[in-house]
Amino acid sequence: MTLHATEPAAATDAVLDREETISRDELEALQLSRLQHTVAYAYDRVPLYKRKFDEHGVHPTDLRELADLGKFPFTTKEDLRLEYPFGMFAVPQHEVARIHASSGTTGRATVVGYTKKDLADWAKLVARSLRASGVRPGMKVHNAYGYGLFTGGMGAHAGAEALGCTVIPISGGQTERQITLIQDFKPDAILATPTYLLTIADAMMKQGIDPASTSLKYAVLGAEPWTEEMRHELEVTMNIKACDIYGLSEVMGPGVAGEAVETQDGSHIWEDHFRPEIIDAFDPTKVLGDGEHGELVFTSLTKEALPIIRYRTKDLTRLLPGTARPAHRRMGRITGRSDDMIILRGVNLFPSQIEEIALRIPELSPHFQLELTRPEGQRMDQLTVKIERRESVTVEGVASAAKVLQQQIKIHVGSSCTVSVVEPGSLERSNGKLRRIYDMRPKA
Ligand code: DLL
Repeated sequence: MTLHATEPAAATDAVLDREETISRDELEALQLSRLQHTVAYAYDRVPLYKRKFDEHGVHPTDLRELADLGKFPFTTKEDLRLEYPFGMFAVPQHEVARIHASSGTTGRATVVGYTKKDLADWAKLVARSLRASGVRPGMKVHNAYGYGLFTGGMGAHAGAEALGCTVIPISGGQTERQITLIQDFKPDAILATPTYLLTIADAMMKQGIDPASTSLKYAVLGAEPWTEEMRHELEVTMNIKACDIYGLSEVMGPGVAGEAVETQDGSHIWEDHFRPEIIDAFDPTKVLGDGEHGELVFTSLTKEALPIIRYRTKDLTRLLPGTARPAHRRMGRITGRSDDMIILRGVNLFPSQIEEIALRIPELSPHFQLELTRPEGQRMDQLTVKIERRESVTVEGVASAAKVLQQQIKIHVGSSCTVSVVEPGSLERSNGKLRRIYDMRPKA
């Protein structure tokens, strides 16, 4: 195996999993048999599912075709919290090979478990995602997703190993050290959240290192919403190809979906393991068609330790036809999470909309945060966009850029806001998933 920097491999040279190349008909037949098994397995083994199916008046034998899935009840984060810690597990504890959990910052942690087979499937799907995004066996992979209970670090690690890469398990944080190791170890690919990669690029520039001059050629980015504008920013600044990877702990972790480098048109959902649906977030009885925007819902098809039926992700997106992997549908970019939506004087707004608009204004940097306040004595909420100027911009340039941003937000989002352009380096930098919204309104 060569430890020299590898030339980027052509996107078509990879050997794909058989399931990546099967026809849609074959895939749907596989989904149906796996789905029938999963609902029966969950009903028999997890009391919560038995209770919910019974209350809902459905039985696993009611699932005769894929569309019948819509008859089954949803599972929510709240269900996992109520069953804390191990109530959702479908296997005895000694068969659980690993546990991960959400941080629990917004409530009780949600705990997920994996059998040995689940871990092998997970690694296979992350490997598939990385390969789709341009990573090849023998490449050095710098893994800056956080290790620990968060699924990002260990999930990405196992996938890169399964693909046959040399993994550098640096985890998140310690940015100076990350930069030293990137320079010394010369990795081909980096795995990180988009905002953390931005932090690394920014810190390189501060040290006088041109981020475009490193050995990195590929980045596989996820765990938080990001836009095409951010992709462009990172690709140009770092001279890399940046692809998306999507996932969530309750469904598996990273690798539920991955993007192909040759098309860069959204992540393909690995539908041999997960059946996606889009529902109307406000009227969940409505299952929407492909192309329609709504909330993403997943049912696992192969999981043993934690089968998950119709899990409401709160992620807002739409399903699109497969391209690079024709049988597997793609998901559009996640515009946001339904619980991250700012409702400002009746107008719905997501941080990604601000990112999209701000990054089209050359004087402004991608470093911004949104502050929500309700000034004393007023009933109206106020939004302030704090955004750093680019280093090269003059004071006059900043004033007009602020005005443009304010106008564009008014035109495209419909909200009036205040824009405050701040000094480069003055806003908090990401170490992983970046917090964009600071809600300072008095609690009701
Ligand atoms: O963030 C898993 C992951 C790790 C995915 C590393 C990709 C890379 P959770 O901590 O459970 O798991 O958070 C899941 O993060 O419901 C989305 O809201 C968001 N998210 C994950 N990937 C993307 C993405 C991991 N590519 C939640 N684009 C999900 C937008 C994403 N949002």
